Amino acid sequence: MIRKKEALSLYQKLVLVRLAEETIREEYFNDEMKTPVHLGIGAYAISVGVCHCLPSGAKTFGTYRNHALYLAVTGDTDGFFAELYGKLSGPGKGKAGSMHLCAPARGLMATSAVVGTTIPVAVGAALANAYRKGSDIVAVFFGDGAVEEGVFWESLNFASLKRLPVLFVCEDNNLAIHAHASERRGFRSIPDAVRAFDCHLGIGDGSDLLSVAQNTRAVLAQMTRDLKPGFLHFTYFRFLEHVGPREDFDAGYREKPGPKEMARLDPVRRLETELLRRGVASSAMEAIRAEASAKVRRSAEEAQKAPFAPPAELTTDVWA
Ligand SMILES: Cc1ncc(C[n+]2csc(CCOP(=O)(O)OP(=O)(O)O)c2C)c(N)n1
Ligand SMILES: [Mg+2]
Repeated sequence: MIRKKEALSLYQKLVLVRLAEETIREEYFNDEMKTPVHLGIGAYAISVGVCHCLPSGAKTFGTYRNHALYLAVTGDTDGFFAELYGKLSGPGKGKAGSMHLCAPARGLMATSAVVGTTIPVAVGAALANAYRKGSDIVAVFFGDGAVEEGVFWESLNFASLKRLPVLFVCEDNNLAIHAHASERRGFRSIPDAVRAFDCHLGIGDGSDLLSVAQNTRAVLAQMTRDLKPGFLHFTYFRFLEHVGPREDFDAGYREKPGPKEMARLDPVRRLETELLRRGVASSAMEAIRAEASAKVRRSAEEAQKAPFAPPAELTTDVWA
């Protein structure tokens, strides 16, 4: 059971991500952010909930839909906006952009635009931990589309065979760009397929932050008792287009759910409803939102004014 105080701290983290992404939506067409943005409205509860439960020292890896992961790990809105505006003070000196945010000093080792690519790297990091007889774990976040990559199965197989301390986190929106799972998969469901592997499986509703955290804790505890990989499968609804700041319910590949269903699928509204039910005053939530909003605004404004990298930076940090 997650108590009120902890639930409020989770709300704080969730709202920070939402407000950061709402700011991107407001600013994007000013065309100063020269980076594609894969927004995660609908998905935040997964990164926020899982990262909240990870032990310190954990390493994380992710995908291009990584804003919530970066902010959940670091809380660093200054670096976040600096990177999105392509500025020197960003974690990738403005060269990484939205899709390759990372913060190695905080354990967020890599995120990538190439579907599935960070999965084997995360398993390699877990193998290194096991080799050094360390107790740190590695968590890797990926979409349901990555499960159709061969490397996903090789990584899950190897991690299960070697009992590696790695937590696979599948963020399942049932979509790869515009393609539904039923058009892509020759197997019945991701949890059914994963059950065939020797790992601890947790399944849940990724729109419900408190249950994401509870599920994560349960699987982490199983991994501690009986060392094997963990696999968390969370479903969620992608509110916006695959890439970019708009809704795309007019694109013809899916229907917009009704208002009641939209409220259920929105992790922020869902948590607000739960907090109200538990007797949290709406003014307390309002205060959290106001503080997060001021932080996000300040970071975005500073990033707009910040300098770009000098031309000499073009050839640094480049490996290929
Ligand atoms: C190896 C590779 N193949 C194809 C693509 C093109 N691509 C970009 S996003 C995407 C869909 C991935 O869907 P999913 O993993 O479910 O992530 P989501 O966008 O739903 O978060 C594809 C196929 C790519 N980036 N990398
Ligand atoms: Mg998907």
